[in-house]
Amino acid sequence: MWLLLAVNLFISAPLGHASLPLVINTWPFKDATDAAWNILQSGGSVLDAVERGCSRCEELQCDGSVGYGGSPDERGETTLDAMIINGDTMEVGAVADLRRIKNAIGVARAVMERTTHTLLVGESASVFAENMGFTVEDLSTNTSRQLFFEWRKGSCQPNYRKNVFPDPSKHCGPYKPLDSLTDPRTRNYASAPSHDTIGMIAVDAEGHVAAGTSTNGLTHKVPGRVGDSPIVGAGAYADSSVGGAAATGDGDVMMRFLPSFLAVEQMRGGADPSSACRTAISRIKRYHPHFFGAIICANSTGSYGAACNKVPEFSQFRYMVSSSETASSVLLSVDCI
Ligand code: SD4
Repeated sequence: MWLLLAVNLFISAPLGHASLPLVINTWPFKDATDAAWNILQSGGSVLDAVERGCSRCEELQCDGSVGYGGSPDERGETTLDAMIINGDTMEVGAVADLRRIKNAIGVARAVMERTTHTLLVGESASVFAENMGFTVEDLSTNTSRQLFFEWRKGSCQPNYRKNVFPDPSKHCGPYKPLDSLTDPRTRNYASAPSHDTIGMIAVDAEGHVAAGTSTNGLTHKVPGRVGDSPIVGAGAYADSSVGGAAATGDGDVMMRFLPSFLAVEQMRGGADPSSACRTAISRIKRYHPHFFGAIICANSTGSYGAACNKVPEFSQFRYMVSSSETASSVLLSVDCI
C-alpha cells in the first residue's frame, strides 16, 4: 500500500517537479514551446530546440516584441538582439543591434559556430550574417511605421532621454547635453509589460542544457541601444552541470545584475529553481523596487520555476512548459513578489 501511495504521489506531484526532457520559455509563446519540444522529441539537440523555438517566435513576431516589425527605435528602425548558449561547452553566440536580418537567433548561433567570438553588433553583424547566407531584408512593417509616425506626432513621447535639451519630456530631438546632470528622471515603467522577449531553456533526457533569447528590445529606444537579452548571464545563462535561466523585462536595469547568472549560481549552491529565480528578482528589487521583470529557471534534472517583480500593472507572470510530465505544452503562471 505504501508503494502504491508513493507511486500515486509521484504521478500527481505538482508541476515544477523533475521531469526530462524539458522546454520552458517566457510568456505564453506556445508555438515556440511546441517547435522546440518537437525538435527534442525527434532526437534534435538542445541547441537545435532553443534555436528553432526562438526563431518560431521571430517568424510569428510574438507579441510584436520578437522579430521584425516591432519596437521601432527613435529613427523608426527595428533592430534585433539575440543569444544562444551551450551549457555543455559554455560556448556562446550573440548579436546585438542587428539590422535587416530577421533570424537573429540563427545569426547568434552562426557567431558561436563560425567565429571564435561571442558577440557581434550593429552594421558589422549584418554584414557577417549576409556573408553567412542570411537573407537581407527590410525589418519595417506597416505596424512599425505607424508606431513611429504616431510617436513623432506625439512629440516623441515617451522616450529614454534625460539631462538634455530641448526638454525630452516635451519635445523631439535632436538633443544636446545639458551642462549639469539635474534631471532626476527615471524610467517610465508603466508601459513596460507591453514588451516581451522570448527566453528559452531546453534540457534533454541526458541533462544537456541550452538557453537562448530573441527580442527587438524597447519601442522608441535610442539607436544603438542594446538590452540584456544578448548579454551572457543577463538575458540567459546555462551550465549543464547545474541548469539554465532566462530573463525578460527592463533590460537596461536587469543587465546590471546578471540575473540569469545569479540564478544558475544559486542552483549550483543547492537552491531549487523557484527560489533561485526569486533571489535573482529580489537582488534587483533592492535597488529598483518598481522595475518590470521576470525570470525562468530550470535545473538539469528537470525541475523548474519562475519569479517576477510585482508592480501595479504586473502581478502575475505567465510562461510555457513542455515536459514528459505535462504531455503537451502548458501555460503556467507565478505570482510576482
Ligand atoms: C530588453 N529585455 O531589450 C528586453 C525586453 C523584454 O519583456 O524582455 N521585454 O530590454
